[in-house]
Amino acid sequence: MDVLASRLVRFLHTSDWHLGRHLHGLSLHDAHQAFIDHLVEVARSERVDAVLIAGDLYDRAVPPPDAVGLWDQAQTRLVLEAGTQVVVIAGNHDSPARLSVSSRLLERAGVHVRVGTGAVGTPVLLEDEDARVACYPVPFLEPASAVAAWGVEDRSHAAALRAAMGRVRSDLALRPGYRSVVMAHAFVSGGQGCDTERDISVGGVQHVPGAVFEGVDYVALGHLHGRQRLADGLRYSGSPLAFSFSEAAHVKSSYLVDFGVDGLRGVEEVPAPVPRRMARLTGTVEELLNSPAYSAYEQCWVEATLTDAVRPLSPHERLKRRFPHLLKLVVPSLAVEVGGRDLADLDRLSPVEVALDFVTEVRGRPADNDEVALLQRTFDELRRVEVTR
Ligand SMILES: [Mn+2]
Repeated sequence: MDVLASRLVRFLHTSDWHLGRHLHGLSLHDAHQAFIDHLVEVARSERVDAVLIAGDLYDRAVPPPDAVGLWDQAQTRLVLEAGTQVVVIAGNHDSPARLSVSSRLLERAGVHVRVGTGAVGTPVLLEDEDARVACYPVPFLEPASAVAAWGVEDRSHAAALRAAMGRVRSDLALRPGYRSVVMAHAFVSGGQGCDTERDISVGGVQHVPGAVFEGVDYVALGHLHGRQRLADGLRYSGSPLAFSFSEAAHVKSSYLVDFGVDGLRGVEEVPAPVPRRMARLTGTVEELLNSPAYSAYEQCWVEATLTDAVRPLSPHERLKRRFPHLLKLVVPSLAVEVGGRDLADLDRLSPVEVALDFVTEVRGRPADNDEVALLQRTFDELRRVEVTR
């Protein structure tokens, strides 16, 4: 670290940890743990002044105990081992009341947890010899709460954020010589979503124009899970882990953000540890089981989409032998229709007809006369047993 670098204010921008989340039934606890180990090490070795977490710390309003334990550990180690401050805002998945437990006490330790409208416009100040930065955390706000707290006329996310930014600007105007950072959890127009972000739309209005942040030196955004740069000083760090196969192609990372006396100096990507690569494979069961083309994916988290014309026998068990980390099996032919019939017809079919459709579906040809008779006898027998019981 040279002399120049010691005169910077340095942030690490991350978001959307979703502690407590599962990936197709698999706990991501170990993957989250590895990310936290990595984050503490980066914060320490890069002499980060503050780690900014732009919302969705937890996956659910009521996080499971091991997720609470991970956050307890992360904030403690960031302060005590890495010597950094921590600023976290509530996202749309977080419970403001639960996230902000003991927040006034934590503030003294350098952990700034911001929820609700109350503290909007009050910055966390970071200073070095030359650089002075005012960091304004703007938590996710339901439009209704902005209406109630600030008398905002328009019940939308854009109006709530405009009102919040009005408070930020009023405070910043009183701090000459300060550079500005804003943290927000929102869907900014131009951003690319994927299928793991919970919709935050209210009455169809969910996008917020980037212009609402005009004049801010760096906006640390959360909500979208793919890392993206909307402008040099307007970025989504994205989530540190992939939460579905739709994110298989994402590069997960955090941003190291440097400020000097003259403003934003640079933004550098810091790749996050990859717990296991993800692969989306498509083919027949035989191809997937035998083709050498798939050797490279045997230790990946796998989503397999079958193209067999007829549903093969026990595909899950067989594929697991080659791909022990198979997490998702898609069998398109069975996904939408039952025997070529609309699912809405099911109510009108007799049990025997439903069973015959099933036979056709899994075997690719209809039952013969003997089989039809056997099924009919079986159902008659079952009904007789039911009636006499
Ligand atoms: Mn999220």
